[in-house]
Amino acid sequence: MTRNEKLLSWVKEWADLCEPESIHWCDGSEEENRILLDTAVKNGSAIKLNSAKRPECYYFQSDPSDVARVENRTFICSEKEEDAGPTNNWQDPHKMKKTLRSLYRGCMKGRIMYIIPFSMGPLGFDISHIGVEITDSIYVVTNMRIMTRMGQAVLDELGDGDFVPCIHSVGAPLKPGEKDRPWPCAPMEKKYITHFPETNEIWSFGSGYGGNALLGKKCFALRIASNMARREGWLAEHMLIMGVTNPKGQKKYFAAAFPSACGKTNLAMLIPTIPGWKVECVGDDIAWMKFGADGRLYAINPEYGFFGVAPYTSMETNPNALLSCRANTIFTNTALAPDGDIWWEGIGYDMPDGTITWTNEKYDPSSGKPAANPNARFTAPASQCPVIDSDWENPAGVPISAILFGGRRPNTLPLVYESFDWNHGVFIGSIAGSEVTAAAIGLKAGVRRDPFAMLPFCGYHMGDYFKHWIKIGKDAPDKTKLPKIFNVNWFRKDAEGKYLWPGYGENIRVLEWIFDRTENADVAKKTPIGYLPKEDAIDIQGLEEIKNNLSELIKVDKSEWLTELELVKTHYKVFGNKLPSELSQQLEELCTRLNNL
Ligand code: TSX
Ligand code: MN
Repeated sequence: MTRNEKLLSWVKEWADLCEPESIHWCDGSEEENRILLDTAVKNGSAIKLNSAKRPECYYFQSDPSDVARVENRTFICSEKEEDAGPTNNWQDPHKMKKTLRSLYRGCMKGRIMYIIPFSMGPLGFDISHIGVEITDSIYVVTNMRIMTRMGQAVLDELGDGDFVPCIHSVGAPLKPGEKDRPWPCAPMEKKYITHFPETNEIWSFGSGYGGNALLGKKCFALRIASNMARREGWLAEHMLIMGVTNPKGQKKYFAAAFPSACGKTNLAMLIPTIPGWKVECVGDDIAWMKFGADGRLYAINPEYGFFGVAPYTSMETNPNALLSCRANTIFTNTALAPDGDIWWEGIGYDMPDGTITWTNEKYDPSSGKPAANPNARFTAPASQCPVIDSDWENPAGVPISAILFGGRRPNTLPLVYESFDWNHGVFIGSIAGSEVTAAAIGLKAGVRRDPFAMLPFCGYHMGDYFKHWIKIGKDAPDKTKLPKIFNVNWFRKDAEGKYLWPGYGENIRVLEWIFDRTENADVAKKTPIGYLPKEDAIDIQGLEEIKNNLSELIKVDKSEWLTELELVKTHYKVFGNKLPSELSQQLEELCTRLNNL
């Protein structure tokens, strides 16, 4: 319970508007969790999985119309349109609130309103932030309990302090006696994921899925927190955090940002193939970073669990992720095996006979459709990761030695390169992106830019965001202690379209080079695009089959890069006069260096 006046009156205001049948304040206890999940099973929303195979695990199927984040229904509602920038949907905050209030009116009829107090970051520390989410979805409560520190302890910590109010409804009121659907939600045109960055508020309506509904994650820890971070001089980033230990026992931490479908979770818990090296996981999605008293940049993972893509997670690709979801995990939109276990494409073994698809039909191989939705998820406690870092809950964070950017680039970008300095590193982050197929991009196949992997998650103008990164470097307490910045590309292909680099656990060979560069080891050569590995500087012992690929993997092709520069110019035009002069200067200097090659 709480005596927080702001919280009590805020809950009353929303209860009056939404008209729920009752209000439940979540204490976060195990008993409460069990009762909620039992209720979900009884009303047909969830299935309890086979306890012998998956103890305390539950399976949900979403509505087929509600399977992913909806970027075209996601809004940044700043007072001025310019502050949201060209890469966000904007609407006037007062207008948006008016529209939404009419949708929220009576929207929880026949449902229970749950109040979820949650902390992003370890409870009770300066760097952490408290939010309270109001929701009418049991799925949201039980997922938030895995993804955040949640419950009465948060209210105790909050006292009469301030919190980020997050309001969520699936937008499907029940008439008296009406039978509920397994996954209630509103039609697409009534879905709204809205952010009010100037008042730190989140209003979400109509979707029950992932980032649309678990408001601590993308909405709070990235879109709202990126605004807080800009105002307060820190960084809220879409980055994994990993600890890397070399055979001498020296340990360093790296943060890394990649667009979707590049294997961020796989990298965060990678199992090195070179003996003596160790990788440990601090987080797989979000990093909040601030300078410490010693002048180094420190990162925390504000989350408490993993909300990972299930398909193609296997004992081959990511054993640590699979082991993280051996118990106490919620599975959404995977397939369901007849023995009460889950199954998905790429899980590493054949589909058992009698498997049920995510749309609750018997699997039909002739349909040509996968049994699991490609965006099927596991929600697993981070504490269950076999390689969770011993400092993953350290409120002081972990010191970051290197920041990695990357993407899927079949050509042009080498396996790895290092920036000349901070501003050049910001340039590299600003031009990050993945090559996608023609269908995905609308016109022709090409590079879809996703600067800092933040395009869908930056809660303000991306040009101002670049400026903020430049300023962080300029204002650093000790510039010699700034992390070094790198770009990696595991996805380079040869002329036949074959991958040149084996990836996965073998990526430790690249991490080794990065590790050594953070100690200024003499293993790099200067090129027009940055520092690249010297010949033989990437250890490929035991990987003789790709020996002949190395020169292709670490080359700089002048004509490819001149093409790239033209694409970057087009990409930069979007930001208009908000593009920092430091970045247009980086582009010019790169052009000059290439032309002198
Ligand atoms: O996650 C990936 N990583 C990072 C791992 C720590 N993936 C999967 C991306 C989709 C989520 C990769 N895919 C990686 C990678 O490093 N590399 C590739 C491309 C690739 C795929 C298959 C092979 C090689 C490279 N197979 C063979 O070499 C046999
Ligand atoms: Mn993410």
